[in-house]
Amino acid sequence: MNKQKQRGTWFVWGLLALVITLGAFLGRCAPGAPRGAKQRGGATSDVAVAAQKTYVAPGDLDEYYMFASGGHSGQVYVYGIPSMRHLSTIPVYTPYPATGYGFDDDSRAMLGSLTWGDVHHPSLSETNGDYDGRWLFANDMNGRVARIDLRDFKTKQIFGPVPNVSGNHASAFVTPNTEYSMMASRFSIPIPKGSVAPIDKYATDYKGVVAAIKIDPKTGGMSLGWEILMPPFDYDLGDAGKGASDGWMFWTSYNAERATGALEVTSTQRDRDYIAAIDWRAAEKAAAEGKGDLVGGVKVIDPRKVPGLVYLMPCGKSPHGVDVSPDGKWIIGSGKLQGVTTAFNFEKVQTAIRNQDFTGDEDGIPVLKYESIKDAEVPVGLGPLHTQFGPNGDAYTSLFVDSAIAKWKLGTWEVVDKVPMSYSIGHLTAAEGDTVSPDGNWLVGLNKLSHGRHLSVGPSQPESSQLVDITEEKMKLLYDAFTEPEPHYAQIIKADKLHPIEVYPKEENRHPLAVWDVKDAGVTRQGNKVTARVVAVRSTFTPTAIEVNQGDLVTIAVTNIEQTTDELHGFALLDYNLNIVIDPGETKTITFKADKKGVFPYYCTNFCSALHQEMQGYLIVKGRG
Ligand code: RUQ
Ligand code: CUA
Repeated sequence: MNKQKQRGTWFVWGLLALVITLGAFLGRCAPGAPRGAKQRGGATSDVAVAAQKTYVAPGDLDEYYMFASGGHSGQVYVYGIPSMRHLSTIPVYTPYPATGYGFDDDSRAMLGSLTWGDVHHPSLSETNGDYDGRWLFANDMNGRVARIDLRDFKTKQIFGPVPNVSGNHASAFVTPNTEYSMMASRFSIPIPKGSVAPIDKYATDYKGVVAAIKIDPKTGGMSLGWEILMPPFDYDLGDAGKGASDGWMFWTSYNAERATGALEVTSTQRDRDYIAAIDWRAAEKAAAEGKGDLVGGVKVIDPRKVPGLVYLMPCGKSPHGVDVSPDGKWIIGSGKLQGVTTAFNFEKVQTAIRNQDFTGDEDGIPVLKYESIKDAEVPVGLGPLHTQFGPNGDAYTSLFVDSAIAKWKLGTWEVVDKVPMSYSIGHLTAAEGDTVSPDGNWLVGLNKLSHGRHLSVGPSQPESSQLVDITEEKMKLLYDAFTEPEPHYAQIIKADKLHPIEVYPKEENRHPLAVWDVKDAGVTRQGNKVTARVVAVRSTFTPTAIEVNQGDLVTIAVTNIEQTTDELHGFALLDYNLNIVIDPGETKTITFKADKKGVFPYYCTNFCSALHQEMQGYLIVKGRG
């Protein structure tokens, strides 16, 4: 399955022999074994096979990248599959001193006044419904979407907070040709944002909003497309239609009761909530024709005034995920307390719309008849949350309550296998498992709990991600890995689709303060504005001293003139809370008021050479008079 596997075969067989012997040994002495040496392979298949399948020999590379949400850490984590090794942390919504993110002028401006974010759903850019390896979009609950460029794995834009959207959970799902990144309100509020209405007016005066963020096909740049006014439900997750359902967008919502207070009780009174089906091409057209009212500075389309854009599909109560099958024919969604998941047939949805097969409306939005649009209720097990796909009509649904993954078949609707997860699985992700052509091969369960599966680290425990082999009819649990909070969604992309650069080419550096020759480095002054152009190269900063006056506004621009892979330099300025890292070929600036008098060392933070420790200098802030 994996080319690299052929190499290092010797090593693998040696390791296997060791694992088998160890396995037998532990099997025998498990009852009396110390706490740390628990019996291996509790719920796993044969340990030797598992070890061989997940083993990536020294120097070998993984087959896939996994981009995982870091939840309220505000970051995105990158793992290799199948090794499950953590390769990189991409800072997005939170400062990250390890790369200086949030300290230099540009990234600090991008973060604005918010220094945290809550990332749930990474969304790889697509061409014709397949990952194209260009960008990764990631939502933030604070009404924002970020774009990470996969050419250098760096956050390039944070768009928002978007007006009127409150609690951007159902995001950052892209449409099949990355026309839009979609977002929706989890918490309905009175709009425009900033207006106030009493909570007992919730049912009428609070509103949900869905928003389409337009993406520039060349640059990936985001701008506001249009918004649609929705009833005050809680919009939870979304997925774009593709193939047969291309041009449509689907969003689950809970709290059709329009209740307030303890939603656990008040919002679970009715048997059904809804999946909202939105004809986004029609909405795009309506917006282009100027339909909609200006609310909070944006054009918001009211479906009451522009009919034919939005329909509601009744769904089991309190649904969570909604997932469109690779061919776009089916929309999978269910109540999260149910034992079944429903496969809605998109063609039947269209027929029901044509025949006006409605059972009522919500704020003027037609409600389709459940029986007319469903194909099957698949008995997957308790607590179905999310579904991913494999080739040949395979579907995999995570079961939170059962703490398991169910495998079933699109079309015949039989449940063919189940594998337990440890513990309480939320999302799951299969290799390219939400595209038009899923790979199969690997599946990762993103669990909410990990207790007892790792060396104890005190009360603040990691979450667990479990690798499952899905190459055969029966799923096999292979490996446990542990992650930072909070493992929401992740996506797995074939490694050869990405071609990241490791050095910024000199000729691409157009930074106005870049200097490539130590002769051009130095300090200039205009009034009380001081600019220091600094060159960083192994193992010296030029200049090694920067003199300013107390109260000056100082900009230090550091250019790392290396053109060699992995030759990063840091620039940390003690006592001024400044710390940046400059990649090879990059220029970064820090701007600050030199309000503290004294002598402040700066030094390189990244171990760059044998004389790295010598890479240092002084900022001298002279007192006035
Ligand atoms: S969520 S466990 Cu925030 Cu996507 Cu489903
Ligand atoms: Cu440059 Cu250490």
